Amino acid sequence: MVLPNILAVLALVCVLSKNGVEASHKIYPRFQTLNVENVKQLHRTGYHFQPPKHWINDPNGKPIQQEHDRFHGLQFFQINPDFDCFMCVNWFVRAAPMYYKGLYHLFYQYNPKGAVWGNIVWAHSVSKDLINWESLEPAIYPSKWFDNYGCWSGSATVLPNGGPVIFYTGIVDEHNSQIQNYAVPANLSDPYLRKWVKPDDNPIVNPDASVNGSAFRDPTTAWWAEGHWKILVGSRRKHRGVAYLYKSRDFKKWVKAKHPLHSVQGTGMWECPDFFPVSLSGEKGLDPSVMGQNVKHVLKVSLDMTRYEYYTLGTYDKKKDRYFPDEGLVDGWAGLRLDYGNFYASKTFYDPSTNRRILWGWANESDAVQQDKDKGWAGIQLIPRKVWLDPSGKQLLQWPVAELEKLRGHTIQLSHQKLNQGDHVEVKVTTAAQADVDVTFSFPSLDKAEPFDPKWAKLDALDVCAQKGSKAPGGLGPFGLLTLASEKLEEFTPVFFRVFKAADKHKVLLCSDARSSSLGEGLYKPSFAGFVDVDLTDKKLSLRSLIDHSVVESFGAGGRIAITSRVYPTTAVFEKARLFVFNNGSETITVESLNAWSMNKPVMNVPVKS
Ligand code: DQQ
Repeated sequence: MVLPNILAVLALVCVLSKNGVEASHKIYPRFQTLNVENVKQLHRTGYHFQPPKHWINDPNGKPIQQEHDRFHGLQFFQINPDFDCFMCVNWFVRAAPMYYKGLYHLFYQYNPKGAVWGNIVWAHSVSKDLINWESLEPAIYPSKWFDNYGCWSGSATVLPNGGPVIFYTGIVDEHNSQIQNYAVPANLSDPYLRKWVKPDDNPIVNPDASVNGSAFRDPTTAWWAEGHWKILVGSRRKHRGVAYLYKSRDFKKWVKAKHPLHSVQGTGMWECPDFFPVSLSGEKGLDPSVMGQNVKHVLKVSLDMTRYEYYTLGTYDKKKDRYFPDEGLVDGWAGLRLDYGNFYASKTFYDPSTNRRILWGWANESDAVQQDKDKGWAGIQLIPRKVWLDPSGKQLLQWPVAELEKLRGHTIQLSHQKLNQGDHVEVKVTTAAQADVDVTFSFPSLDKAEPFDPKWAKLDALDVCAQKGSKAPGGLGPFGLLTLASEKLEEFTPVFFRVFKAADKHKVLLCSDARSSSLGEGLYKPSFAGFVDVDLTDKKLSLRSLIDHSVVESFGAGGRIAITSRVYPTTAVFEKARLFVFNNGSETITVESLNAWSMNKPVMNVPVKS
């Protein structure tokens, strides 16, 4: 964990030198209100969510479910006596007006005036399928004393009386002093929820004297337990990351609990906490208020100091309002990650129309801020992912939502393709810059796996990837995909496996290495990587990569690991981009099966007709 440690120290110095006032995002005052005239199309994504121009960050709120599906929900809880959820039943019985004609609502942090962070509002788009998006006017923007300096991140909760309520962080002065507010729809009969009202009895939560008021933000979705609604607010006490817990009987008067739900020394500010139950069996998602024996809880935090996230699985003691991570899990920098690449401020929600829990994450740019200003846009939302608990109970699994497959067009297939050391074989998909690739590799044995250097145990996987890379010959691997590649491989983003033999077991590294992604200058090109806990008995490894002009979002070993890279090729663009499978290891690899689809463009940013 060399990198996070260095980053942690640098970030702490930075925070302390600002007298503890935290801004969370870098501030470029001269670019903040430069309205963009010409948006550059190069590197804009084809099927990932982006507004037409300017800066975006955190996905906020949560989608609203489809009308007919409340009955599925009710049935689910009634036939599942293992789940203890008194309010859930009431919730669904009294749910009638809270479903908005089958629309998912995405709220996200947005600068309406420029391509860098600033002037933050809650922008708002709606979708019937999580893939095609229509746009609306911003739902929440600074307009009252309690949010005049900014409307930062938060969440939505759907109440038993049928109304969604948004909790968000209001910034009240130029020192970034933070309080928690609420907003409600002006007209519950409008399925688009166009207008939101911020009642005058705001804020709902003020930091008391024991709380650091400039590090106190991002309220979670509420859950119901032991006669109270509960939410978390992210914070820090000196260097300790904290998730404060607030309780309410009526959703209006909120009181701080005696103890935080959880806190960890040395992790710094916890942004965008997310706390949710997962079922111990199967892939179905759960409403936030579901508890009981067949449930485990997940606590995810976004670490401002490293700009990475980590999560633990554990037990929620609803009486004591404490969360205990499972033994053996790392509760800190080196913990499990939802994504080992460019992925931050993520948020999950329960979608009862399909009984899934869905995860949204934001990927920022990896180019220079001047380049963002010139191209007129910055930031994308990643493809929503279904998340559920691995049968081992030791990690989460993730997969892009099935609706994405509607965009698949022309397909190229490979099967039983042998790859000897040094081979790279082109996959002639029509649009290699905008594609979905799903491949399974196999190998005859594990014998040629290289030894795992014990010194690497102390390193971040990213550093191991930087040492070994995709070009250096290996034993079992490196093998995988060369995405966004130019014809002669002057530019390419390899996504690949390397298998090592450690003292007691094999270790599988998945890398998404941006170092060779571009001949351009001023870019951040990290060798993102993670180790995958996967059973190699069947001698197969699978990889799915969503390639979209300047993003490569990859899922290894059936969703046991995800890594996102942002890259900016100069020649491997549009129709000049190519896709290859490759192997630089001495063990022969077989492409058992490969499907590569050209991806069509969804509807994006079409204004909802009034
Ligand atoms: N972004 C928001 C904050 C949050 C941060 C401000 C995370 O509320 O902590 O735009 O990216």
